[in-house]
Amino acid sequence: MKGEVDYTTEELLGTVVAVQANFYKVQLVQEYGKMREMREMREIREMRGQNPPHLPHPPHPPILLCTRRTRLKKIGQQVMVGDRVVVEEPDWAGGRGAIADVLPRETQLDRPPIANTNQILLVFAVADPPLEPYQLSRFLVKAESTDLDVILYLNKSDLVSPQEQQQISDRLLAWGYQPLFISVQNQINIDQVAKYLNNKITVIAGPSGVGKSSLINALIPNANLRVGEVSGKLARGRHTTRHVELFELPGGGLLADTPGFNQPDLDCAPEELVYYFPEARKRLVDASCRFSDCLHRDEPDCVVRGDWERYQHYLEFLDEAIARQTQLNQQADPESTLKLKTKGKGQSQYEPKLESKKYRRVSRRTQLQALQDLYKDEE
Ligand SMILES: Nc1nc2c(ncn2[C@@H]2O[C@H](COP(=O)(O)OP(=O)(O)OP(=O)(O)O)[C@@H](O)[C@H]2O)c(=O)[nH]1
Ligand SMILES: [Mg+2]
Ligand SMILES: [Zn+2]
Repeated sequence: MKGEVDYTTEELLGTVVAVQANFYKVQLVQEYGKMREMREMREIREMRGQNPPHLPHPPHPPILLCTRRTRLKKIGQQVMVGDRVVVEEPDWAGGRGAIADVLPRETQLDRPPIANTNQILLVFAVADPPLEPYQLSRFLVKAESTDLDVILYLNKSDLVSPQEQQQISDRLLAWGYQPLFISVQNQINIDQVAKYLNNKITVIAGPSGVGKSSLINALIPNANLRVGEVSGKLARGRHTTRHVELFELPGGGLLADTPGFNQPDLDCAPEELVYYFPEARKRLVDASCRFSDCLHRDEPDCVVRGDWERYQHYLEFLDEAIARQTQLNQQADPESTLKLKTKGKGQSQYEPKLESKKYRRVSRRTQLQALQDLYKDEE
């Protein structure tokens, strides 16, 4: 048998790109070394004297429709979009396989369920729908409250003059951002976008109608996402995008479209809020406020309070955060905790995971919650 592939022990690594009922669409890793987990997996198996995972041979389809092994079901191991998985017993002719193992997650969102996201790409339009600074600010703060990298793209640059672009750019620079102006329609800076997404799992977010699905279609011609018209007098989009699927980028990397919505909920702790404003964060690098628990309102010797454009947003979001905290404290009786736990079906199963060792940082839980809420499809 030497030199021949033993198909009964053949194992492959891949990423779950979609979940449909009890089937998982798994995009197989095509090249050794492309994925850190692939190397780790090989080392572990070599140490145990087991066969290293194989790579599919070139004529094989890169995507297999997989079931989940009974063993995983028994131990309650969920499989979600974005998971890195070990696939056994590939049936190349039928395009089928079975998921035998799930590698540890680096991040996990429950709404929508996506694991291992690296960065969040915020898309806004410069016009149609109009760029609303307050709304942009909310999205930015929400995105900052995750520990994912935040990239800001401004689409539909074809609709405004270079002078207007410069004004927007100057303004956002003062906020601590350098947006990239793009136009899906006129193919402006789409190559740049592709470069930023290489070999990462990226989630696109932004209000409805700004061109998120259009951008994905431009980057991945065979994604074929539905693109909606900006509807009615309000120039709001129609929430065309409904489910989560990761699409493979031609240059490597995966991209998820998410439903657009118009106002994300802010739910961070009042004392954390200031760190989600880069321009305020900067002020706290070189100096500190007199009080370590300063909320930067009217406390004496505060280095944050001052003449910066979004300070008003800060104060407003702070009020919201305080009101929210007060409300949560009032609800903090054992009965309401119980109710929370038995809400929605899958959620209770994910809960222990969020508290496991993988999520070492205390703030991780808050961060994940923040990102999850970012994708809540508010009508
Ligand atoms: N002028 C102009 N229009 C664009 C551009 N990109 C997209 N559009 C149009 O904007 C509209 C909305 O695009 P979508 O891609 O559906 O927007 P979306 O962000 O996915 O919207 P939701 O799925 O509702 O969140 C469509 O009519 C697109 O043709 C662009 O660069 N310039
Ligand atoms: Mg869309
Ligand atoms: Zn202060």
